[in-house]
Amino acid sequence: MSEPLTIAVSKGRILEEALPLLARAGIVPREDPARSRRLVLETSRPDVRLLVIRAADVPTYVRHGAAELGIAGRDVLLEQGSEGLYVPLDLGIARCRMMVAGRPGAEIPRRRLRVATKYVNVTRRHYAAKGEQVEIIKLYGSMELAPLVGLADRIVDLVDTGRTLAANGLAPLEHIADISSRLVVNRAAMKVRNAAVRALVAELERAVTADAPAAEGAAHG
Ligand code: PRT
Ligand code: MG
Repeated sequence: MSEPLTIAVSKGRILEEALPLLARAGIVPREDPARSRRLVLETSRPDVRLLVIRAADVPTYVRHGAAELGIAGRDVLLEQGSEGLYVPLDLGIARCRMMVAGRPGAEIPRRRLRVATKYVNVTRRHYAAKGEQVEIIKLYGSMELAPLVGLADRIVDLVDTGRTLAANGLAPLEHIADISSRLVVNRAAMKVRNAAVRALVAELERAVTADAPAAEGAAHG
C-alpha cells in the first residue's frame, strides 16, 4: 500500500470538534489524543494518520508537504495567507468571530489608537480599510489583559460566548470576520496524489454534510 495521507490538526477545541467529524469518515485515532504524548497518531484507517501540532503551525506543515492535509482556523489563514494551499472545505467547526474589543465608555485618546493582537496582518488591513492610523502591538495570547493595564486601547481577538471579554470589563466593538475551521490541502499533493486526496476530501465533505439534515430540519421547523 502507498504511504498514508497525513492530516495536521491542533490539540484543543479544533481537535475536539474535528474528532466526531473524522469519525464519520471512519477515521478514529488509535490512542486518545487528549492523553497521548505522541505527536503522530495512527488511526483506524491504515491510509490516514494525524499530526497533532500548534494551531498556527498547521498551514506551515501543509504548505511544506510534511502533511498532505490540515485543519486550520480561518483566523490563522487570514493572518498567514493561504499560499501553497487549497482550501476546499469549510468544516463548520470551532466557530467564533474575530472582533475589535475595548473598554466601553473609555475616552478616545488624542494619540493614535493602540491595538494589541496576535493577528497583526488582519488588524493592519482592517484599520487601513477604515483609513485609520493605529499602532499595532503584537502579543502571543491573553490579549484581554492589555486594555486593563494600559498597554492598549483596543484588542483584536476571537470571541465565542463573549464571557472572556465580559470577565475582563471589555465589550465587542466591531466585527471583522466569521471564523470556522477549514480543510487545507497541499497544492502539490493535490496533483501528485490526486485520487487519494480527492477521495479523502469527498469523504470529509460527506461527513460535514451528514451533520446538515438536523440543522436544516431545525431551520425549517
Ligand atoms: O493553545 P495554543 O497557544 O497552542 O494556540 P491557540 O490558542 O491558537 O489554539 P486553541 O486551540 O486555543 O485555538 C485554536 C483555534 O480555535 C483558533 O485558531 C480558532 O480558529 C478556534 N477558536 C474558536 C477559538 C475560539 N473559538 C475562541 N473562543 N480560539 C480561541 N478562542 C479564545 C479567544 O481567543 C478568547 O480568549 O477563547 C476566548 C473567548 O471565548 P469566549 O467564549 O469567552 O468568548
Ligand atoms: Mg489556546
